[in-house]
Amino acid sequence: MFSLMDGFLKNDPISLQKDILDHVEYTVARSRFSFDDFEAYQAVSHSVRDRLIERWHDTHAYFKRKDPKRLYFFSLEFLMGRSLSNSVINLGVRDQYADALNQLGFEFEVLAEQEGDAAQGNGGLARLSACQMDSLATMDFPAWGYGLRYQYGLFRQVILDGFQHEQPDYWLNFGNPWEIERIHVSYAVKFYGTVEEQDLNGGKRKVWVPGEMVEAVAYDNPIPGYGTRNTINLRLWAAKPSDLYDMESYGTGDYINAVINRQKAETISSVLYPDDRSYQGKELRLKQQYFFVSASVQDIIRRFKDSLNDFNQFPEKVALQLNDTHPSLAIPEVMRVLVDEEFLSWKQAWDIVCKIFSCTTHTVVPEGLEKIPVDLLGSVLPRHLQIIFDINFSFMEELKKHFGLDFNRLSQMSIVEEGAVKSIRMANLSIVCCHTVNGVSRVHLDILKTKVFKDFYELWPQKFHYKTNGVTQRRWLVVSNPGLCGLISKWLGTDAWIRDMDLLMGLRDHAGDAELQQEWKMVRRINKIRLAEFIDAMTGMMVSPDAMFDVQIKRIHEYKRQLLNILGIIYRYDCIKNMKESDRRKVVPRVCIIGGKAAPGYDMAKKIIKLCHAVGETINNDSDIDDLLKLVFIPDFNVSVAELVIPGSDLSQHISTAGHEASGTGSMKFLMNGCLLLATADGATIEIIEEIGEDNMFLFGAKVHEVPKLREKAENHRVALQFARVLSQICLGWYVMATLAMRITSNLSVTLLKGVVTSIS
Ligand code: DL6
Repeated sequence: MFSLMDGFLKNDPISLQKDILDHVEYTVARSRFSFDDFEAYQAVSHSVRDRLIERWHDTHAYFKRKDPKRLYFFSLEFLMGRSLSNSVINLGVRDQYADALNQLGFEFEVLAEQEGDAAQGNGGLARLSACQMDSLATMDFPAWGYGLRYQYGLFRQVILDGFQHEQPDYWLNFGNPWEIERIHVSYAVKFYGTVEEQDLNGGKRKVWVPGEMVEAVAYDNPIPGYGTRNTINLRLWAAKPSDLYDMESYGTGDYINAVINRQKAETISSVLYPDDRSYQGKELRLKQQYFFVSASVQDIIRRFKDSLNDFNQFPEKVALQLNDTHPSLAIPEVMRVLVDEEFLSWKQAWDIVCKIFSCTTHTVVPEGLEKIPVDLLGSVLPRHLQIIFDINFSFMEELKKHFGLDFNRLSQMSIVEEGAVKSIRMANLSIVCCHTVNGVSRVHLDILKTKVFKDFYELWPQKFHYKTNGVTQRRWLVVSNPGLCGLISKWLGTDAWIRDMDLLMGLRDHAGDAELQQEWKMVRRINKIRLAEFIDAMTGMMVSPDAMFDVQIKRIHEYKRQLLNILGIIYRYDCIKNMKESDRRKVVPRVCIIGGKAAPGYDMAKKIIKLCHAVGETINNDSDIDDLLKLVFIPDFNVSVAELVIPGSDLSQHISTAGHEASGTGSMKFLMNGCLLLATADGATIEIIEEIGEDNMFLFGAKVHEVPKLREKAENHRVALQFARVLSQICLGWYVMATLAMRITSNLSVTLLKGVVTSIS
């Protein structure tokens, strides 16, 4: 933990009030005698931002002096959510702000609710990036995050007649006090054009003559650590028209078209792709990837050259972590800059590249791996395609030495995939060039080693590692569950666990204490009441906090099996309907809560949302069932909704088909809030089970090694009968019914059915 000099700004209530009122008057431009909650939020945020900037400057000065090896984290997605509460907690000024605001007649919580979510990402991968930034700052790393500043974040989900509709999320409408535009930090990014050969010192050099140039402008987002003054930078790039390009058109008189064309440059950073699994072959997506990678690499090289000029020292100063394959164009880009612009030899540049890059993969299925058609890549980035071909040529030569002329193996491992559409396999490129390939849980690494990247593992076993994902307790406990946070600190006699999670073990000594249990129940009850009020506000449905809240919130995917959960709910409904009154009295009332977005082009996922609403409509309006069972779909699931739902949950479901969830981080968030898990032994949950013991959770369904056998197994009549009964309850349009029935009765029917039956019995 390092501490820098004290800040210039003071945090006593009078100083805070003065700063807030100054911002009301001079930043928000409202009268300090009359402003509303939103204006107060804006002023408070700017005053918090001032404090962040102070630490952030000090951090930069400190690391500039020390000049350590810096860690650069490249990710196309960061799901940051809201910043105000998290920032004041990490800065250690939460109570001071609450007091200051109280005296001005405002409530901190009410103002925090004014903030919109920064939803610059899809799902698990993107939220993991955000948690990692918090941890890197807290653990005093000299780290930088790099990504894209999308104008439109992940779509807003609106439900009409049970169907998902997508609406654009223009999240910058009301300004974003958490970013700082750096108009002086900008780089030209090239696209298209041709590669020419020019003479250089008696030899030849390649020169890329671009066909288009776009300016990347930096927007900096200070990320404060907790319990330290270390405040790192998340630098996101926005696309702006370049002054260097297209000056010609002005001369030719086609002024209007020239302006329109220049404006098109901005589309590169305009919209986040709303699919968390496939992005194959889209030109805009490719341009987004290269745009952020090129600007970031230029920025890193500029920083390196500020202090050193010998590229042999580059690997001592730079570590570059690629978050999945989305930023893997950074590899040929670094090669290009070193060889074409810094005039290093190919060998020198290659040695550097092999030392600085590492990557994390977040997927388990080979079909999910990114490929870019060669024609597309050659047109948008002609020089990079040449470099990738050259890397592949050397790699193939190395392979031949190792495995001989095993053409099958060579073609599978090649970076270039031959076939109807010749493509570049971005995962292969990453593995060939990175010194470390990281899996996100132990079982994920096993799957990578034995299936997805089997050949590569045989060649380079030393490259493959795993670091099981984690989530930050600052966001998922301290911010989202202040009641439980206070309770834990009280019983542990310290709040040091906010930096060191292992200290939570100390709670074991008090687990049997009736007083603690009572306090714990009270905290849960308050969180459940808050959640019930939220459900009422979002859906108009009143649910009782006395019922068990049984929750499944995550992206909607077939492998995550929300469908199985819904079938289980139908079965439970049917059982209750057929119960005698005496048995009904023994049923624990249950509110089933489902939430999540489906990718706009993912038809089956959208049908699952519709099914959920249709089933809910039947169950919730059945007076015979009353409060024994309810089904709620929470619309527009995002980070701040999760912060509200998780602390109020009793049971949470993580029932992916085993072997499909690379890690899963939702279960960790629920668990640290004291919620029970109903979960498959999949991803990181396997390690969680080892840690907490099977007795402390509801282990569900088949294991990873059992799934393939189950897929092969034939009919099971008993299960099939119960399954048919469940399906017969679904009274939807025939088309939904038919598609679902076809899907369910195909490969996994027996597994699904057993799951439904087991989960209920
Ligand atoms: O590693 C973070 C997160 C894992 O916890 C999930 O299991 C995994 O599904 C998710 N992957 C993605 C998108 N995949 N890709 N590429 O969000 O990553």
